[in-house]
Amino acid sequence: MPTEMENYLFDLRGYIILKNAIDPDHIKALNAGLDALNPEDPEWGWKGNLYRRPGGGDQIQQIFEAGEPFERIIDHPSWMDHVRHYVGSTDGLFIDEAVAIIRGPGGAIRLHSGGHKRRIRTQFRFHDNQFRCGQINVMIALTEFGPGDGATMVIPGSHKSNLLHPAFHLDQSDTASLESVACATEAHISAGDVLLFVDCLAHGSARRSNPGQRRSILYRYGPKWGHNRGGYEPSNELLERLTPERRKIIQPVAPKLPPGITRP
Ligand SMILES: O=C(O)CCC(=O)C(=O)O
Repeated sequence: MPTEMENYLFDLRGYIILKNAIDPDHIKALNAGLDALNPEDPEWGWKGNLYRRPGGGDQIQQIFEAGEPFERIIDHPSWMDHVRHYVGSTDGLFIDEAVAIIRGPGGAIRLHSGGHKRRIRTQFRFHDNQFRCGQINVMIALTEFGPGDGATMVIPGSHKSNLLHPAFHLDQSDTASLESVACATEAHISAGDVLLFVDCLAHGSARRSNPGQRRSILYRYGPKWGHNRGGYEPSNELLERLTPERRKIIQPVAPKLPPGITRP
């Protein structure tokens, strides 16, 4: 279970850092898995059961389809109790997006989200002495997230904000501005560490100025009644080979179709 201090910090800031959550051999296997996908290839679209926006999008969707090392992090013991605790113990679990994020020089993601939006899907909620959050992000660093690396940035406490951060009035196409946004801070973590945060925390990333790539895996956990926001469905092969515990997180409720009906 999360410690009392972790709960305090998660409530106060909207995020916590889990140091050394994944062992170095597993990190090596995850990086090798990404290398095998040839992430430099600009063509993409669908590659087997994985999808990357053609033309060089920095996210690979459905990354839990990429092999056993990626399946092992569906229910990794370093964070499962945290995730269950923050989503709430009565709502089950579902991964509603699973992406690899590969960020090269010049890449960044703009400031987005924030408690003022009061979105149900991404909400922070605490009721009757229990957390009931809509989306808990587990950002796993596969490489260093240090200065110049394009680290994730957060505005601590903004999951409870009532007012729009004035920086949202800036031109949102100018992602370089995030570094100078008041109160935004880079989450500096190392390969194997996890940044766990509630999605309504205002966040984004710094622009990568170093050579090479910042690599991470992001699994977003929510209650079992959620669905994948991009409409991606797990493959039959994945569902068949997963352990019952993992399958329950990928497909908590199996579709029930009338006899003879198949989806187009
Ligand atoms: O890539 C990052 O560091 C942040 C990712 C992010 O903000 C998101 O996917 O919502």
